[in-house]
Amino acid sequence: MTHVSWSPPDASKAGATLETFILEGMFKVPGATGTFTSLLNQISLAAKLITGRVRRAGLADVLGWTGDTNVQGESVQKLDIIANETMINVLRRRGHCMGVASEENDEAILFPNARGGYLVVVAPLDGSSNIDVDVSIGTIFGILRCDQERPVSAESFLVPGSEYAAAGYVIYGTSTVLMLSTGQGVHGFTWDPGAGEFFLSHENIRCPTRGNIYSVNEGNTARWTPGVKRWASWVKEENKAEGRPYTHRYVGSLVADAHRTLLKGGIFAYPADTKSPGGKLRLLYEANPMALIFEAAGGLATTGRERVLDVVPSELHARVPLIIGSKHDVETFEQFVKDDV
Ligand code: AHM
Repeated sequence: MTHVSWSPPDASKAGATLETFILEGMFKVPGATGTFTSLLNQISLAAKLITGRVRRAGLADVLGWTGDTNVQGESVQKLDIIANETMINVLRRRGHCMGVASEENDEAILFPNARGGYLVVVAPLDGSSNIDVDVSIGTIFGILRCDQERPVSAESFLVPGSEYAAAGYVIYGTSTVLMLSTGQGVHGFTWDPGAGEFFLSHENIRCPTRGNIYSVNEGNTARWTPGVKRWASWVKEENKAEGRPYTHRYVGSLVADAHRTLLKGGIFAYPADTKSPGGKLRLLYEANPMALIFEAAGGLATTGRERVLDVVPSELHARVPLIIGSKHDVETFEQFVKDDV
């Protein structure tokens, strides 16, 4: 007879919903007004609404292209639009969020009557090319503080990621998981469709110091700089003592590739190349939130030349090379590319 080792779940976690967790965090901050807590709750509400649509997508005639292209020149999927409108409409309520910079909108969306002192940057539906084939997609967001007494403009969003108050992402994968950091620590919450709540499932995540998985679009090899090419050959070399070759995994949804890298360690890289000399991924709402999460979990995030969180954005939709992962693996990448021009 097989002996099954099972113990009942930790009862102290009962009731640890995302909302409770956020509220408990607020009680620890003397003088907290509840605005930030309420804003985080609105974001989690948007995540609940979007996950509902994603889970029913094939049934509700929302798969496929709209026929339009977005500000990035990419074809827009119907779910892109639904996720974007959901996020904006939810953030518009309560008056805490004074403006949103979204991947799907050319200009920042400003809420002139709001006085909450916060801005949100968001990629409402990351990994669009995977929607129709039922592969994991996600939502990425960051929260910035702003002066509640002064009018908000597009320039208000152009601050380095090190100034973000919080960041997170939602992965619509085998489960829907919301990962959140307010700077200290990273926590994950898994969606329970029966209860209609996110429950704490990954407490204080630490990204392993090194891993054995590398994640990069190998189809771009011919476009890479010499340093990136040398690194990609190095990870594939046989060297048992150094744990090589690494295993290759690439989903093509940043949330999915980053989530795996955060939990299992290793490296995700979307470096600059001849097609995208400034990098492909967007600084404000893709790179910065991921960089904040990885650093808060003990990992690193670099452009290859500098810390992602130190980059000052030139515009709302600025792009940047993004390399995130285990500390050791990201430092090794930096060594390979340091002489690239
Ligand atoms: P999207 O904004 O169209 O969803 O593009 C962003 C995605 C990321 O999720 C992913 O990491 C990357 O683009 C994949 O790009 P590629 O297909 O060039 O490998």
